[in-house]
Amino acid sequence: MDERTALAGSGPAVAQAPSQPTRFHAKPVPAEVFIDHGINQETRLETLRGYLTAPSHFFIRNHTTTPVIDLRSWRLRVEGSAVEKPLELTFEDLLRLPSRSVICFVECAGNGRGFFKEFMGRVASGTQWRLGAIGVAEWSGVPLAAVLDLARVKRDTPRDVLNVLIEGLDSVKVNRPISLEKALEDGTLLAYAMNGQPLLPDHGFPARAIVPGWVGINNIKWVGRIEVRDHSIDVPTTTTTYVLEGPDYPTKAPLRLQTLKAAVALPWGATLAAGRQAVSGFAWSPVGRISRVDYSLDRGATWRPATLREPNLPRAWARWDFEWDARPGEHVILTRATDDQGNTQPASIPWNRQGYGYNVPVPHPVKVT
Ligand SMILES: Nc1nc2c(c(=O)[nH]1)N[C@H]1C(S)=C(S)[C@@H](COP(=O)(O)O)O[C@H]1N2
Ligand SMILES: [Mo]
Repeated sequence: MDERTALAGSGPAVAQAPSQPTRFHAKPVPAEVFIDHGINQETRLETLRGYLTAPSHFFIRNHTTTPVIDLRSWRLRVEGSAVEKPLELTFEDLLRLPSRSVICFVECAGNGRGFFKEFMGRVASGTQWRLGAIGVAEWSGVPLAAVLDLARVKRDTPRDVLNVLIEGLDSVKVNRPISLEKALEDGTLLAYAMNGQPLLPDHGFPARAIVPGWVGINNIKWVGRIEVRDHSIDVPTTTTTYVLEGPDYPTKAPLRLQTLKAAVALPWGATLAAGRQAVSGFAWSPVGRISRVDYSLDRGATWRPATLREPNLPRAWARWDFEWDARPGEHVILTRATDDQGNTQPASIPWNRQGYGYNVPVPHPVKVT
């Protein structure tokens, strides 16, 4: 008898669940809008309209199934060795605190990871995203600083080490620490709304962290606990994952900032009709506004500037476009962003094992018929 029959024979019969695809998410994830990576869902950038990304179209990056959280029993605990007055807030308490809105991107640290394999020939581990693991929204909520003030963070707490741990209420309690300096920044929020609506369950209902410019993992969803210590907090998301490692990275440095990128809002391997075509896309920087986007139709031999459209908010994105007199044949479109801090997308970057930060301009394939 194999193990399965042994178990089946030893107790009451257990009905087999009908074979159904597992549901990881609460919102619909139609194939027209998302590239399916199972528990992770990548936005097809060509389906976006306007500046802000609709919650229905926002990419999803989950470590486990989206939890269902009851507002009435939800609590936020703030505690730790650097806190003088530990506290517990209800959702009502949170709503009574000063509110603020910020428009910024949330982008996965691994956005672009698939290109390590595709263009460097060396696979990096993790979801093989192209460039759709990003969205820009208006996030509203309470400045994290206001909550930390209530809990009276000790004055001599170091500011630059990763000592403010934010923890989720998903089953695996995903957590990551940010620095106190970042936690006290104006734009760092405990957000309860996205584009003026309550957060969707998949995006962190009832409250998530918003940490503008930093890698996606810091934007902890379903926040339930914040811990502030007088020294850095080492957890797997700073010691094992979300670190740069590989031959060119002798020390495992925990990631903080996202990288500067541009993307074409067309399917990968798009087909366009010959003639005048408006080509458009997005460009974003973790530290400033976009100052230019250049494009090349000859694999980087010559570059021309695309037109930038407003709004162009720092740590969000700018839309760009150019007109192309498309001739029949196989083409590639390269785009390269520059920000107002003088950063430009590099011609090459070193490989890293977990595939973070890929921001070399990529040849976006387009067929003109
Ligand atoms: N609690 C919790 N927070 C989380 C995650 C998670 O799995 N659990 N994923 C993180 C990662 S890796 C990213 S990129 C963003 C994605 O946010 P989104 O799903 O709203 O797009 O959420 C972050 N916050
Ligand atoms: Mo991520």
